[in-house]
Amino acid sequence: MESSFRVFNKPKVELHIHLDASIRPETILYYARKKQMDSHIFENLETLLKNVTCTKPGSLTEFLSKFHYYMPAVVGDRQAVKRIAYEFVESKAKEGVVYVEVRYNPHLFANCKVDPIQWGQKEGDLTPDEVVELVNQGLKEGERDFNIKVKSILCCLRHMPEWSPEIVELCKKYHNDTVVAIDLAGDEGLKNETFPGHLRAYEEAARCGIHRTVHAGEAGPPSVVKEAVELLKAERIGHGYHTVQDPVLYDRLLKMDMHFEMCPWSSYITGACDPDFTKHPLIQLKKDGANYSLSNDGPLPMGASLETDYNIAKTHMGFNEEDFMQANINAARSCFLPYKEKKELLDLLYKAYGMTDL
Ligand code: FR3
Ligand code: ZN
Repeated sequence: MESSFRVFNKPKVELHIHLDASIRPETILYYARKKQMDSHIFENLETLLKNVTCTKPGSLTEFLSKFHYYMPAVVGDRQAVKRIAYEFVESKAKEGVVYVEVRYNPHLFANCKVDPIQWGQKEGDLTPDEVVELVNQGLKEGERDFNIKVKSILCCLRHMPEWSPEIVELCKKYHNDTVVAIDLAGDEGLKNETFPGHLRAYEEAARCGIHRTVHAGEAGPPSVVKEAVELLKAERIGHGYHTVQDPVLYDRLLKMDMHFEMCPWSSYITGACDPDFTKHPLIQLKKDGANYSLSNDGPLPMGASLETDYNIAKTHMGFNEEDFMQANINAARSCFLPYKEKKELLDLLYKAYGMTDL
């Protein structure tokens, strides 16, 4: 497929992107109108984008307020959930992504069997289980129509340990029916009484061969990364920027070949890192030959696409074509596909990158 990507117009692999942060604004408007929501923000694309997109570093509260604006338009609507997943795949294919692992928390799209019901919704009849089924349908139809490979990751949320037992059960029920892993997202600053619920879910995931990634060291300190690796048995770290502040831990993770899912633009918008990209920890990871990849995290609230992340890496972090190829090979070798499919993906990249003679 012809890709619109300019900075690195070769096949790409993306491991860290949230479905609920990748909804097309047109789709939000469509369902807001269908639900007859009369907020002024749904008047047109311009007012919607002005309200749901961050333009400069802000607080977590501000970031979450974006979800509060647009999620009510789509929650509980079966057609919307499936369409969001399908359109996500189409968008990724257009960017030249050949394999993507997309993550989300199913409870955030449900309005039944979810306590408390999110985004101020009334009770309906869409359960988290059916959300996963609908996302799977949308992803699989997208895979077929747009010639790209897609898997999914189900997110636990740090402030909702009560949901984590069901998340891991859904991972088991839909294992390899697009779902390949469990994730933990949300506020890393939360006190530890929420932790045991997530720990049990991760132990069950490990026991059942469900892969594990954890958002850690994004806004939080290196100790959260340590906990993710040692207790949650994380195989990959989401963001992990602050790992470098603990040289002993960082060195250990380098030696373990731990994978870091890096999202440069996101780290700017969330204020996780210094706004000066030339001071970004990704530069040190590249210098140290760490196992990292490049992802977007969520184009809607972040107000930028994967191409922005690649542009930042090129313009401010000294990335050349070879560095981009290496980042994508890292992503492929650290992805959660079964061995044979991983090998096929790696072969596809080697071929596209002209590395077949090596
Ligand atoms: C997280 N989400 C979507 N995008 C992100 C991101 O960090 N880019 C979802 C999961 O897919 C969770 C959103 C969310 C809901 C409730 C509380 C939260 C929260 C607290 C995200 C912190 C962060
Ligand atoms: Zn994330």
